[in-house]
Amino acid sequence: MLQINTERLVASLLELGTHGALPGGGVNRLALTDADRAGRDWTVAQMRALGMQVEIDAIGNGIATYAGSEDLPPVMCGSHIDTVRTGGLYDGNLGVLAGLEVVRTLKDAGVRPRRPIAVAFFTNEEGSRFQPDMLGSLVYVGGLPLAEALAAPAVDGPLLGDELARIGYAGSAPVGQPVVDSYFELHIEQGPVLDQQGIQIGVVEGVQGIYWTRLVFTGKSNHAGTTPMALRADAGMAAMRTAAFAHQLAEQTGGRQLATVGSLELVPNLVNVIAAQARMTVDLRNTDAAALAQVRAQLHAFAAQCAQEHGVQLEAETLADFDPVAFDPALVDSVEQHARAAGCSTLRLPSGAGHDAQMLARVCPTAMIFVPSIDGLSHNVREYTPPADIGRGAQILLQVMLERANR
Ligand code: HGY
Ligand code: MN
Ligand code: MN
Ligand code: MN
Repeated sequence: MLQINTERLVASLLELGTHGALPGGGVNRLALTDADRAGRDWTVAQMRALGMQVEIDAIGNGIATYAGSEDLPPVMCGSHIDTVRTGGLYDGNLGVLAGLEVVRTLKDAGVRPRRPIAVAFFTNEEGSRFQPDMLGSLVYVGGLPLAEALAAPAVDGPLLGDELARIGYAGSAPVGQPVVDSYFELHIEQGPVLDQQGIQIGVVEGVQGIYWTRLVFTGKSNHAGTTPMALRADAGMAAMRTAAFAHQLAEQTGGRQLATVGSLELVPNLVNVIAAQARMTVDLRNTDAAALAQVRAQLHAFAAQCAQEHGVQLEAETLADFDPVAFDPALVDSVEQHARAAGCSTLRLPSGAGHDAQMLARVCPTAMIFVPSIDGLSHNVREYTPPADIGRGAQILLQVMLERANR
């Protein structure tokens, strides 16, 4: 049985991590920034050094292909190399670099599978700078028109299409109708389940539903010391009461309901000025689509009522809206069988985080492999997965892809 080279893979993760490295550890490679360009350039150079044919498509996705003995639709793996602002070495990067390690292992052994092997990095998976998240893979599968994606504004201003051109990744390869046999994504769990239970391989059955909304409350700034409570149009209070409601709603709903207010900006954000405006985001998730829909409706109803009580305007914008996704049962079984045959402990679970795999699942049989995140940490500079776990995950990726590519 071919064996991947764990040391080589870990070394490549550390090397990619030097692009956008944060002082003291961690990585900041927000999508389409100069740091992301550096990470992309490095990754494309690795792909080319492996003799892979590299295509950059119209939304900046990078797709590298290692030819098979027959010209058939490829077995693809991949993920993303953009990170959040306080990112780690492994989120996304592992899926792309493990794919390159699979190709290195095949090449070193002179193995040419029947089907080509493709390795992809997708643009703006994180959704931190541009929304929605998984934007590049969503366009790749035809789930979002290219023109709409290129017009997406960054939270810091520029349009996505302009940033793609600025960093030299406005490719020409078409998007929207991919021809892919199957897709596998190796990813860190980014949660505490595997680490807490001492499980080595997560057999991912699907991804939970994700809903993001931006709420902008607009009131009237006024003096904190002279304005009676009844005469205020306090945007800040309306926003913060809504944030508290979101938290309470998740607790009341229970099950796997999650609610996160990750960003909340007050204007003018001064101690003695009633906020004229409050801009906040709410991230709601649940494996249960009906419960998620109900929570979403309750949140918006409360926000509207709150705006009225405070005499402020409310604008709501949907930033992401993805139903729960189930992966291909036969491929999920294959991940589980190979992991168990390799002597790994396994657990079936849904993914809490969004992934490019949930978009590829719209067009081809898809499965994911999880490896543990120590202390469940991710989107945090202290994100960590030990080399032994990285090696196990990459070895399973090699085996399930090779089996699929030769069938
Ligand atoms: O938000 C997510 O789940 C993903 O990391 N973009
Ligand atoms: Mn990720
Ligand atoms: Mn992430
Ligand atoms: Mn993700």
